[in-house]
Amino acid sequence: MTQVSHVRATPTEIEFELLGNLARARGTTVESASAQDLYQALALTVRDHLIDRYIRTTKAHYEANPRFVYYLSAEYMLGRQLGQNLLYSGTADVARSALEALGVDPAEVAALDVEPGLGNGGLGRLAACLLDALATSDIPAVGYGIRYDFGIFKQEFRGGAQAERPDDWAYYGNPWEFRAPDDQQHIGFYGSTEPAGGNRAVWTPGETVLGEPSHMLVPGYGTGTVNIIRLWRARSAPESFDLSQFGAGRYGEAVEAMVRSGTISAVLYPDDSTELGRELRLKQQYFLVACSLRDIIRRYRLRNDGWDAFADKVVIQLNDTHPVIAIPELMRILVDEEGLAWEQAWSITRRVFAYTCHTLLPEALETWPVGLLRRLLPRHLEIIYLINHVFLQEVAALYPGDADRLRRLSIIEEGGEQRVRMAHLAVVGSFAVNGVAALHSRLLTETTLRAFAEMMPRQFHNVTNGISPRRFLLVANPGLTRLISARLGGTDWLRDLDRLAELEAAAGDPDFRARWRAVKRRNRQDLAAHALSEAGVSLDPDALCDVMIKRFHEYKRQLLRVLHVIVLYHRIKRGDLTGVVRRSVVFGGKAAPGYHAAKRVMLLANTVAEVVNADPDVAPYLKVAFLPDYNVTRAELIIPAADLSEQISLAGKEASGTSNMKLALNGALTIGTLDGANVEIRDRVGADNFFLFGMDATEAAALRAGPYNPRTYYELDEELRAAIDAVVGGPFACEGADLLVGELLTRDEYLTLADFRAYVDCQDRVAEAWRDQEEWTRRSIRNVARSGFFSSDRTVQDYCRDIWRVEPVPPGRD
Ligand code: B1H
Repeated sequence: MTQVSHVRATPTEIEFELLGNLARARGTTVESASAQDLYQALALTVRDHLIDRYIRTTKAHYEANPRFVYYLSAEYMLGRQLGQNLLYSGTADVARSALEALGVDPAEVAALDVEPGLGNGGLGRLAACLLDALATSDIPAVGYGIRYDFGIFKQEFRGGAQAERPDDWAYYGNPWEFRAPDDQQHIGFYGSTEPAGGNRAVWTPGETVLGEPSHMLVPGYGTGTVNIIRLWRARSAPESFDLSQFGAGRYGEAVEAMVRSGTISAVLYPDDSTELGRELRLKQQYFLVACSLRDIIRRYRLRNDGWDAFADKVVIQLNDTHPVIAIPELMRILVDEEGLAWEQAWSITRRVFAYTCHTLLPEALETWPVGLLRRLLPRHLEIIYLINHVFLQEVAALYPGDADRLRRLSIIEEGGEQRVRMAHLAVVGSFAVNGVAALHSRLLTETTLRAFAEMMPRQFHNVTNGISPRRFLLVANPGLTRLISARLGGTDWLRDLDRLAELEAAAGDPDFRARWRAVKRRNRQDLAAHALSEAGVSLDPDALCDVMIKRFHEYKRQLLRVLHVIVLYHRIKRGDLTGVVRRSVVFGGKAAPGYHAAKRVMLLANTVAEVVNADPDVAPYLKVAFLPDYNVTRAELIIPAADLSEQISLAGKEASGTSNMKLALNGALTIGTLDGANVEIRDRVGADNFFLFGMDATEAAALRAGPYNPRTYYELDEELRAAIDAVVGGPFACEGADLLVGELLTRDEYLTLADFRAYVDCQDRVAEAWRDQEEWTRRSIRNVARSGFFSSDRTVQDYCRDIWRVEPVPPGRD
């Protein structure tokens, strides 16, 4: 380690600050510091460099008293903070030099930065990309969420099957967050209500929990704005510790209520397959919403009085149905606590909320049993009934005698046990509803929410998702970012992604193409190193890097990908090299712990990987790497290396997809169906630069509606038959394979067999195209040049213009 005397001789500002933080925050010196000490001190130093901007942002917001966007989401996949904050604060280079001067390996320190995995997948990462874009666009905004003690589980493979380990992400402390116990909130659950005249009631909760917030900084890129995300953690109220029980030696009983309170924010989406699990999940949702609404009102009151301006100063975006209980909660606050008339409260509420729907799958549309709500949130159930009553009167007036329509629109689902349809509550209580890609928004109005769209067509919007070019290019792919910046002259394009169009001409420049290929190859080398250490697979850095990264779900059809790998395996084994080029097939993704069908596909993918990778005849052409524990950090490694992006869901099922955008922006060509945002990607990059196959949503729905016999495809297609046979009794046999194949041949819910031939033939076209590297590179560059639309900055602009009607408040630069 370098002598401290040397450090004193050349104290750069950062070195000085770092040593100061090491001393004051960690109580140590550079000679005795652990790597963790150094990491924490570095993180604090970098955070300090964003704080002035945050203070200035807060001041500017206070002065302007603007309309704020409040984003409510049960999930955020923020990704690692250190790399991002170094780049956004402009301290990356000095920090590196400072560490090196201190004799510290920057990579070793950076490796200790932990990703807060406070989400499941695309929906959570979208929330993070939108916050990034909001700050970058100088929009006054706060994200609200839950500070789960345990984030998304860590995935391991045991014998090829997924095993889940808890993710104690903040064990060493999270240096990026500021605790604010003084802003804590008291949240009630259970208990009873009593009428208090008119529509008012008094709710006496049976249990109270404290919500303690902490915030993390959300810096904009290339601007002075630093917004925040506020995350709530559940704590027990002091009175829930039972001293008398403790005194009597009954320690377990003494802390029982305390422990129960804490479980509310203990885990991201606990298993909801049991009654208890479901209750906890609804508790989480209400906890998030109740804490956040109180905080929003507190903030509003800093600069405003009364309720007249509330709906002008506040817009609350509901990220899917998880926070929708906010609608009756605001009504409860306004009517019961603030004494507003029902109509006035409803008018405010309906001007405050907007709802984003992220799915078309009926099983993903949340409903809560009325009995559970009555017990947990008795007053909210009464309010929901009243909202529904008034709403159905409107419906009856508009459509006299149409009982079927009343049933379809009702917030309450009848038949058996009554349930509350959260999506219906969301639409009724919001001024705007949006889907997340053009096709999805259209299908929403034609299917899932059709009756609502007929009744209130102007309330429905489309806002196509986007991704942060900072996270997925600047942070993840420095090589490509440098190359693009050199061509475009500086890094301004990272705030104005349409400027990527200027790369169009570069596709015709052989020198540029060679450098483009060199960057991709470098990235494949980095990925290969990771695949070797994490999955024990050695990948050829010159092979086509063929990537499928997303949650495991049957509709996404990872199984189709696996069947094609088996086809390639069979062809190579028999010496038929049709459609064969050197390929690295990369998988990443987790399955919900209780989703057995998805886990069967995962086990099959790992089994195929094992057999393929061990076969010396096949190894020169084909490798399969299932990289464990896919998360944002792994995405940052895989995406820059990818050449081919697998977006092969059954058309009409994937609301949008966002890995499709991340991969296209990193120069991968897409093989995909006309589903979700694939449609818009293809429209923009051009049909020549996109490998399209399979049924569209209309054809798929028609095939589903009629008699469908998947076995016919098996019988008529020899390659398909060989692939499936190899799974049942052949080399790829594994546990559950019989179930999997049984389902495939009899039901095939997601029409995998119907799209099989089109997919395999399309993959042959991919291989053919890959053989011409110059042409492939041209297409890769064009994909990037034409994908500027998929920046989350554009998504935020769309929300601002069509839904939020908010204006930027620039705080001025450093
Ligand atoms: C999306 C979810 C989701 N849609 C329930 N819905 C969850 C629903 O744990 N839960 O209860 C978790 C997640 N996630 C995804 O959102 C869509 O499937 C993608 O197509 C879309 O790109 C993404 C962002 O809009």
